[in-house]
This record gives sequence, C-alpha cells and structure tokens, in this order.
Amino acid sequence: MTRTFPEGFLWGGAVAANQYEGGYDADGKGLSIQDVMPKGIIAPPTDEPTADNLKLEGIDFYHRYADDIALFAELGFTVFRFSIAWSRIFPNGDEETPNEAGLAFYDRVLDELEKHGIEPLVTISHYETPLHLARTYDGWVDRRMIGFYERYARTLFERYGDRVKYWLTFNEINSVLHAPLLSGGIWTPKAQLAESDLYQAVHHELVASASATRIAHEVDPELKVGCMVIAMPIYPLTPDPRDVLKVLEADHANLAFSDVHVRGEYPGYFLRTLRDKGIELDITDDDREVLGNTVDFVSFSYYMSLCESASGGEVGEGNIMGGVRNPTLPESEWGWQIDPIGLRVVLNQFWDRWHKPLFIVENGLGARDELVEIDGVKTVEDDYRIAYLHDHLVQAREAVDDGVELWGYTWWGPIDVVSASTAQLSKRYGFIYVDRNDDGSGTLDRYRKKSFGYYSQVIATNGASLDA
Ligand code: BGP
Repeated sequence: MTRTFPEGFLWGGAVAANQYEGGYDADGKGLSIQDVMPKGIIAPPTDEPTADNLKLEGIDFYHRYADDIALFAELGFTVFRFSIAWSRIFPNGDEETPNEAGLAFYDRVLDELEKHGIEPLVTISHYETPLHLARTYDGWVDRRMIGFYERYARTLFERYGDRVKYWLTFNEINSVLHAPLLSGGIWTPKAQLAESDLYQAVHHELVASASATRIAHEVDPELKVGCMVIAMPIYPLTPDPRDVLKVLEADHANLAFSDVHVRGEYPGYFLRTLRDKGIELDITDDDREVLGNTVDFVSFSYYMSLCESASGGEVGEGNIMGGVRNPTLPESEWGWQIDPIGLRVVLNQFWDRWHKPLFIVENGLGARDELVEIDGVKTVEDDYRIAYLHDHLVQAREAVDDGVELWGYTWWGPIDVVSASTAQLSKRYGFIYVDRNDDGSGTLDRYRKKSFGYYSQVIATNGASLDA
C-alpha cells in the first residue's frame, strides 16, 4: 500500500529574517536585538553591531531572494515560512507610521512567491525585537509593548492580508522563560531579572498575541492565525512516580502558553505556579477579554525530546531549554538528542489536548557539512540529514494515521542560515549549501546538497517516496 500525506498537505521550509536576510541597515531598517548578539545566546549582547556578527549580512537573502525562491520552487515547495523583521517596518518600534521601503521589500518577496505558486506563512515576531524597544522599555516587561505590537501587526495584516493567509504571532513563545532577551526583548540580564517582571512579560506577550488574532480576523475573517511553541516531549527518566510528577511540572511550564492560546484563559496549574512564587500579575478585565481571541491552529518546532528526574541526572544540551539526557538516544554534533518517535508523541499529545489543526513549522538537523566535487558538480553528501528527515516524516505520517489533523511541514533552514543559539554558519540545516564560513569568509554561492534531491522527491510524491 502506498502511503501519502493528506491531499493539499503543505510542504516547505522555514527561516527567520535575522538569520538569513542580511541588509541589517538597508533602506531605513533600524537595529534589532540580533544586530548586537554576535554570539547568539551563549554570550551577552554588545553595545553596537560588531564585524564578527554574521547576522548583519546573513546569507544576503535581502538581495538574492529571487534566486533563492526559485531554488525553493525547484524543491517543489508549496509553502514558505519566513518572518518579517519588525525593525524594517518600524525601525525603532514605537513610531506612529511604518517605513515604506521596508514594507516594499516584503511586497517583492511575496511577488516572487506568488510567481511560483508558493503559499507564504509569516511569523510576525521571530526573536528580532527592535533594539530600541529592548533598551528603552526593557522589552515585554513594559505594557506599552502591546500597543506597539498591535500597530505593527495591523500594518502587516492590512498590507499583506490579501496575499498572506497563514500567520504566526510569536516564534517559540514558550522560550521566554528560558531566554528573556532573545524571546522577550528583555534587556535586563537574566540573572538580575525579577521573576515577577518575567511573568508580567509573559502576560503582555500572550495578550498581544491574542489581540493580533482579533485584529487579523477583523481585517479578514478568512485569515488563519496560529501560536508557535517549542514542542519538547519530556519522558520520566525512571518509572518512579516522582519522576513522572517532574514530567508533569515541566510539561505544564511548556504547555501553559499554548493552553492560553487555545482555551483563552490561564489554566489552574499556571495560576498555582504564580501563587507559589508569590507573584501577583497585573491582569486587567480588558486583558481577560482579549485573551478570549483564540488561535485557529497550533504550530510548533520539534527538534528533540528530554527526560526529567526527581533525583538529578546528567544534564544535556538542547533547543533553548536543556534537560536530563536520555540514555537511549543518539545526539547531533551540538548535543541535541534525536528522537523521531517523539514527534509522533507530541503530535498526538497536542491533538488530544486541543483538537486544533497542527502545523510542524520547524524540524531539522544542524550538522557540519563538507562541500565536495562529484563529476564536476559541488555538493554535500548529507546522508545523515536525509536519514533525519526520513525518520521524522515517517513518524509524522503515523500521527496522521492516528487521526491527527496536520496541515503541513516546513523544514527548518532549507538553505543554510546563521544559527539562532550559537550564531554560527557551520551549524548547517540546509538542502542548499551556502558558501559562507564562521569567520565571515566565502562567496555566498549556493549549491544543492544530496538532500535537495531527496526532499524534492518526497514532496513530488506527497510522502510516498519515504517507503522507497
Ligand atoms: C529554533 C528557532 C530558530 C532556529 C532553530 C534551530 O529555536 O526558532 O530560529 O534557529 O531553533 O536552532 P539553532 O539555530 O540554534 O541551531
């Protein structure tokens, strides 16, 4: 029996403006926090942009977008997830009127996608808060951020709403507890940040997200707005019930964000956490009403799973949030443990919990690649990436057979981009190799890797080729 994905399933790739566009000060763009984060989240920000920051030039999509989108079309993409750089549209973030040149850039990107019949999926805010908002307001700690974000979101819906149907409000919104600057634009260093301020920032982001959903539906009821979270299945390290309880607590910390997005109110367990911490949030009646604007779908990134244990355990690396290592799983060169079955687990968990359509908007393997020449053609023999892709898609298809409503799949970084956590280019995810190195050298030329052909087959056969 040939097994395919549902008809109309959306296939593509995902990127974020700050990791691939470059053009960090082009056409009136203001600085974003990323322009002063040359080492990602592994070192504090700098005062000014510095030459060692690979994101300033990225992979120069700003100038090469037409050629890159043509390559995505060659892969067979039917969807492309990208983010809009907030500081291209509102350079400082708190202006009254947008920067027309910034808006025009995304018009051109959308023209190109339309030309190739590729559906856009837009992230409104992907780890790129305007620097001015971070420095002057301490990011989302300040309630005024809600208004700035609403103005920005409305501008996007009104400008692009007739061409962009699918929207995500915040990338990995549940990462703010772990990475306050990256995810919440909070300038105060994490070690000095009061927990009450951090949770207040969470609240402001959740209200802003729900408000954006309301505005989108006002502009056009046909628009589909989703939340976007890190999906991280957590397993008990042992059958000890205390380990299971730890898992429940860790799950709650992660799932609270999507619970609010889907149910429109804070779950009891979250309110208890606040009580236990002695935190009283400033939540207005208006806020409560706004939160009632729930999402149309739930999207997530999935890279890995973790363990929890009540009695400690070896702590490993992870996507933003680390945890106890699973002794049964292999790991990537960056220590992220590889767990395809975990994808089927979260898909089922999310579907059972919310009964909302799901969208896998990030999944991928960061690895060191070697560019080689075969029959005069430069390529990368990335069988490890093909294996990762294959194994995860097989599990996604299992989940669909389990009854999960899954709208689509966008591989993270279909073209090599700068890493979010470490700001390296050598941590490559792409099907398309970009000749740029960690020291900034390279021609920026693009080359198709072996996985390019593999993924294009998967897309062309709507998943049937996974069994070949
Ligand atoms: C997610 C982010 C992305 C992305 C990806 C891979 O957390 O949403 O922006 O980069 O992870 O992570 P990294 O680049 O750190 O390898």
